[in-house]
Amino acid sequence: MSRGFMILGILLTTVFHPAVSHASIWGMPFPEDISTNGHLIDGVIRYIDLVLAIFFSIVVAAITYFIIRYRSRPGHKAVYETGNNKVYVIATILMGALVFFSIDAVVEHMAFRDLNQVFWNFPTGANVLKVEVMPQQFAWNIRYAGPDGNFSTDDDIVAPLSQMHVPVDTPVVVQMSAFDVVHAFYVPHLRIKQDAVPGMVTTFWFQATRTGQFEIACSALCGNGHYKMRGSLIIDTKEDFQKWLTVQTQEAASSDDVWGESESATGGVPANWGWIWQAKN
Ligand SMILES: [Cu+2]
Repeated sequence: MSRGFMILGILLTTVFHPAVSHASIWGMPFPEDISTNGHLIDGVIRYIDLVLAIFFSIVVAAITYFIIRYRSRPGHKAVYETGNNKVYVIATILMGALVFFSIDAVVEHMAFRDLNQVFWNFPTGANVLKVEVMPQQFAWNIRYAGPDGNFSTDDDIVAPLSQMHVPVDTPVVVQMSAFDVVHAFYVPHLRIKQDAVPGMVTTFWFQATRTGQFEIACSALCGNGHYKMRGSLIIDTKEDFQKWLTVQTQEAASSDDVWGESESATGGVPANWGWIWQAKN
């Protein structure tokens, strides 16, 4: 009978855990990774899942064993155990150290390695696309430098509200500052999440590996309309992106304040928002 419980406990823990440790949480798969760097984030998550699954299985198996081994039964008398002799103290310290070094220390090492080598290592060069983003309640303003390559000049290109176009297989560096309150730019498919803060420029970069349309979500609770603060990330082929940019340039040049500098359309964000690109390093 007790062996039956043991086997059941072990089965439950072993059947339960592969679901946690393979690229999914409780059977819900991660969104498709469409970036060159997303696998690094997934690697950290998978490592945490795997180690926790192993430790959790051990704890559940141990509890199951002790419950059965020391159950109440005729001829078996309980003893009072204070648990403060040397063996218990050493065992507790060892277990704490095991958890600390196998989870905290490793995750810290992985995270800083990836940040230094990749996420904080901003690409430079002529092929890099620079984009400025100014989120507001409850939309995304997206700005490109235009033909002169400089921001905060007359030929800047402002995309239609909440539409971000980028070319595939191209490094994209984004600088971001919030218009009103704290927002956060979140594209699960890119494994990118970055806060946008009023009065401060925050930066991130990514490179998309395939074309398509993906959701930009605001991941900082920013007001009543937070839930509907969605944007579209449209990843075009390089040719399609250039075509789109050309169309935007022509529209920007020919628009000449048809709608009153679009103040009403963007809810208070002036048409000439933007800042001089801030050099990194
Ligand atoms: Cu928001």
